[in-house]
This record gives sequence, structure tokens and C-alpha cells, in this order.
Amino acid sequence: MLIRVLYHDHCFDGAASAAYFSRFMHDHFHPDAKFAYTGMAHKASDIFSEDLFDGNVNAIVDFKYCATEKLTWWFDHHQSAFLSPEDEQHFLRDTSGKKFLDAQHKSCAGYIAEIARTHFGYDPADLKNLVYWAEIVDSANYPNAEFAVALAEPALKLVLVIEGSKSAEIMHKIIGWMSHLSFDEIMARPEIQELYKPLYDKHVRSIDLIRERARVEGGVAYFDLSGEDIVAYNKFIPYFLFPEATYTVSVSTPLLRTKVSVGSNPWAKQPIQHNLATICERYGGGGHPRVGAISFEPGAVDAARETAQEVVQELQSTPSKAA
Ligand SMILES: [Mn+2]
Repeated sequence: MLIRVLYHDHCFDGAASAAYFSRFMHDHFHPDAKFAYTGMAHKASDIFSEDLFDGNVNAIVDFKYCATEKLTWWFDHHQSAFLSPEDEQHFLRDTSGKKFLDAQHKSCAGYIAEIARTHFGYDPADLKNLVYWAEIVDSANYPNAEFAVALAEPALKLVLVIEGSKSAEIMHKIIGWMSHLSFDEIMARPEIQELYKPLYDKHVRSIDLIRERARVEGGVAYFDLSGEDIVAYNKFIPYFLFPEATYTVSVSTPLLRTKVSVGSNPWAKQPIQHNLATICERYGGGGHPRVGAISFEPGAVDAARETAQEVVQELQSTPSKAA
């Protein structure tokens, strides 16, 4: 008996969802099942192929729907949960009682926990802390920027490892541990410590780099990390360093692309008036109202810098019409 779980890769809530779902299956339905995991990433096409669904039971958690008869369970909380209107129709026709979507939920792990409790009477006390942190992390519901940057909480240390590790093998171990160990116990594992230390050093170095390079003008913090070996920086660092900044615009060169990131301060003293998704879409990018990004080809740093400057100027001005 094999249970295949497809989950949102390199995402704390994705891993927490896979962990919660696995415990639910093991404790409530299939005590003898073996579990196998597949991390899923967003891309333009060919997200799903039929051979991904090789289990006796197949599940997708915290990720898009797949219109295949091989799919047994589905849980998601994203607004854009369907690849096509046909997929949505397929979901709406489903009568299994095992496919669930609610875009109002802060985290998918929390949503799975709620369905397991209300529909199946499953409610393990030892997983409450996992859900508690999935809700905080997936909705960026931190009390302040320092809390989000200091990584004092073991759960936030684990976020750094999950978002920064490149190995599928360790991700699947982490999911197994999240289903029955505390965050302290997981962080104490030698394999995790080995991964965490260099990622934490990079985190600290990125704080120094951003402090050095950023200039804040008209409520916008701008910095350029191109050429630096920093794939992803913690997006709360600018607001930790510059609490007066309402927006952040940065240029960076993660693997295989050049990127302009545009963000807004969750603790801003001024109202967020610009829709960042709308601005990024104008340059071929996208995102959410409060955070967006624009991708360029690798090496297109000059073009990215030029665009970044235009975005900075726009954010420094009052929006001309409601976006
Ligand atoms: Mn999620």
C-alpha cells in the first residue's frame, strides 16, 4: 500500500501540509501504508504528468488541482487553484468527498486539520503547534520585522532550511519528522544543523549587504544584489533595517534569471496605495497586490536596473488612479 503525496515544494506550509496529511492517513485510514513524496513547483506548462500518480492512494496538498481519475485526495487554499476552467469543472463534478478548496484559509495545513476534525473526527493534540506555525508563516503574520528576521523561533529556523535546501531527500525526511517531532527536535538533528549553519551565515551576510547597499528615498528602499551569491533573501530584512520604508525594490541574480523584486512593508506607517501586481504585470511580471516580481533573462542586469528605477519612481509618487 503506497500513498503518494504531491506537495508545494520548498514551502513551509507545503511541507506542513504533507506532514499533517500523512499522519491523518496513517492514524485514521491506512496504518500500514508507506508514504512517498513529490515536491511540486509552479511553472508555465506540463506541471502534471500521469506517471506522478503511482500510489494506491494519490494526494495533492497546497498545490494546484489535477483533473485525473488517479487523484484521491486534494487540499488547497490558493486563489488560482486550477490550470484551466475544464479542471475547475472536473473538481466541481467530483463526488468523492475527498477534494477540498477554500481560498479563505491562511494555511493549507490548517485547512487539512479543520477538515480532518470536522469531517472525520481526527484531531491529534501533538500537531497543534505545526498548524499554529503554518498559519503564521504562510500569512506572514509576524508581530514585527525583527521577529521575522531574527529567526529565534525554531519554526522560523526550519523555514530557512526548507526554503534554502536544494535536496529532495532531506525535504522528504523533514516532512516525516514534522509529522511527529517538535521543531526543536527537528532542528537538533545533525543533518539539519549541517544545512542550517551555512544558510544562516548567508542570511546574516544578506542583512549586512542590504544595510550597506540600500538607499531609502520617498518611502522606497532600493538595493542591488546582482552578482552576489544570494538566491533568496528574507523579504522582511529591508523593513527591519528601514522601518520607515513603505516599499522595497531590489535587483538580484538568482539561478538562471535576473529578478526585480517589489514588496511592501507589512508594518508600514503609511497606507499601501499601489497595487504591486498591477505594476509588475506592466513589465511582464506578476504577483499579489502587496508583493510582486519581474523576471529578466540571465545577464540582463542593465535592463533590470532600468526597470527597477522606473518602479521606484512610480512608488515614490501617489498613484494616479486606484489600481
Ligand atoms: Mn500554502
